[in-house]
Amino acid sequence: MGRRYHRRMLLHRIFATFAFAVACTMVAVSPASARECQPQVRDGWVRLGPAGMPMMAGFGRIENSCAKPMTITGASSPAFESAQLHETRLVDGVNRMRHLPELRIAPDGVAVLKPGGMHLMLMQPHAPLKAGSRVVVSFQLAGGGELLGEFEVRRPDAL
Ligand SMILES: [Cu+2]
Repeated sequence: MGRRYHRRMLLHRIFATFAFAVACTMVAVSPASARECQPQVRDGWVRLGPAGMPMMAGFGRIENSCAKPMTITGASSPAFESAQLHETRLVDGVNRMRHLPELRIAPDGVAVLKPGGMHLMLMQPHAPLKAGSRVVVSFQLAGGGELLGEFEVRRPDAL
């Protein structure tokens, strides 16, 4: 009887350990609910260019409501072959774009992506985009994790 009891206790302990491990994993992968702050993408929109244009620009506000800085290290979108953060700068009287490998946003800071400045460069759409439709962009964050934003497709003359 003693032996049987011990066996049952052992099984019980293994099960308890397993259940604890599963619970921990669930906490680790649960979304932002466990955190006290969540960066946000607001007013996102994509400027619709002439049909067949291989790239278009996205704009909006990326707000860091957290008490620590956040750094965006890349972007991607299921609607495009590739996506990058770009910056437009006036060099010798000419507007030039360059790839921004990192964008750091201070605590309670905002990064504004707007025409003529920082923007999201969306390259090679998988399908033609229609005004009024929405695309999702995922921003990769330093230290892991991602920030999802929704961007509305707009015609330039509708602004
Ligand atoms: Cu660009």
